[in-house]
Amino acid sequence: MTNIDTLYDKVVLKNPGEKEFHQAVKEVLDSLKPAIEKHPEFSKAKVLERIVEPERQLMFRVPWTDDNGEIHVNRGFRVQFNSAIGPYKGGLRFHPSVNLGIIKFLGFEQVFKNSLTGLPMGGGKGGSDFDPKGKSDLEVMRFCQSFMQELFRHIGPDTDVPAGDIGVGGREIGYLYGQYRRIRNEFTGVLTGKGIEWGGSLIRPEATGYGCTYFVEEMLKDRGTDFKGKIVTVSGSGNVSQYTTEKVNQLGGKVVTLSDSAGYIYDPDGVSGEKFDYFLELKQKRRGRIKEYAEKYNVDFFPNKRPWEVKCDIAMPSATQNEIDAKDAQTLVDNGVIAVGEGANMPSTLEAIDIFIKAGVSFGPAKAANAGGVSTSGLEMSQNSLRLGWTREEVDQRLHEIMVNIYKNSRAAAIKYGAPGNLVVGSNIAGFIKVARAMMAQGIY
Ligand code: NDP
Ligand code: 2IT
Repeated sequence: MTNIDTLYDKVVLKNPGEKEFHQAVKEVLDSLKPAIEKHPEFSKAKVLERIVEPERQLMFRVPWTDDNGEIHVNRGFRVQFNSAIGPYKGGLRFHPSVNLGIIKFLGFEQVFKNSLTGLPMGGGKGGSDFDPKGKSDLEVMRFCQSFMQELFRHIGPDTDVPAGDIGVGGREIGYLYGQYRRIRNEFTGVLTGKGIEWGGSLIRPEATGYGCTYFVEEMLKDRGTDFKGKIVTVSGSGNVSQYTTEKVNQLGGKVVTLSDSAGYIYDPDGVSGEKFDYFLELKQKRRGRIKEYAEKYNVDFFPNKRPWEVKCDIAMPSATQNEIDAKDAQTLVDNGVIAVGEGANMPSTLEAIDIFIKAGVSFGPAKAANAGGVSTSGLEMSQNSLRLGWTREEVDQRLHEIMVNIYKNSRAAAIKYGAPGNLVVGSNIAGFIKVARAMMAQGIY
């Protein structure tokens, strides 16, 4: 039988310095133990040994010129992790912290997440250490064009379909798509998150935040409660945080914090109504900083701090990886948190997850809770293939159904494999089994 601990040690040795990748692999491997015991055929076929090795890893030079004509060189990445159940699918992240280990952790997570959605999508991820912050639209455009000048040869609507992630939103997808179309002379569904006039899907911008909120709603239902009157702390102030806030408001909860890398705002009356509209305008149109919200509405801003010290019923981390450590988790538990829904990818450290699970908090792990974004990307791909566009209500209903199914399947797998209530175990096993079976059916490669 595959020895999980030995395999993990090998992954660490073979991928030196890639600490986020090691962390993501450890979480998955540890929770797969009961599935490996029950299915000796997976060990025999060395499925785990194969699944931790990306099918392909691409790194490339991305030169571009700024508005003063100065030349800059960034590094581009695309890790095509697993295509056993569909074309590689996953976002692109533009952030100065991006390196191979971060893209590999995200690509690895995406394999299981995409499997959980029930849609035919393999896993991949890409990006660059380019920082869009403070750049002009034309600088971002020139960067995106240069990035696509290399990426185009590795992707395609049936091969690999990138989308957004941190630092990549509608503007960047537009520039990337324009360049792909120009090079290939093809109008196809090669990227998702496109504008609604040129092949995008309604609800895709909202999908990750809405989906995460639907997932938390299911966890709350199982506790016999709902969002009404609940105090919710949200971190981040980007795409996921914005639409998490909107949906929580719609369901009767109160979002009292938002953040960015400079600190967090605390609005005890809730980010709703006119204040929510201002927040969207600030972030989506003016690309401003969240501190401006505190200045405008005369609420507190806590520089260089994270919102987890604020007493809440529900926490929805929606900024970045490892933004909740063991100390933060303990503070949340001591303050009576009942549910955590991970909008970001891997926002809780392994120690933090342990604290939540042991304390009986309903914990919605990222690959299940934030799968609404990629699910709706899958729905965008379907609409592109059909050359049709569905209504807002139709897409939202499908998204809702997918999130309920992910919840139910993860909960059922947790029970079946002896860890009732543990959605980390449940979602990892449910996501894994489908990919493992597909890999075995398709032979050894
Ligand atoms: P955005 O770029 O729209 O927003 C990112 C937000 O997180 C910003 O407020 C940013 O602050 C903050 N942030 C980013 N990096 C850091 C950091 N190192 N420390 C502190 N704050 C940080 O990205 P998204 O909202 O799209 O993504 C947020 C998270 O959700 C990511 O983990 C992403 O992988 C995940 N996700 C996104 C999906 C999507 O569809 N977009 C789908 C599933 C998951 P600042 O402006 O200061 O950098
Ligand atoms: O982490 C994620 O699931 C995303 N950034 C969305 C990926 C996608 O292909 O829509």
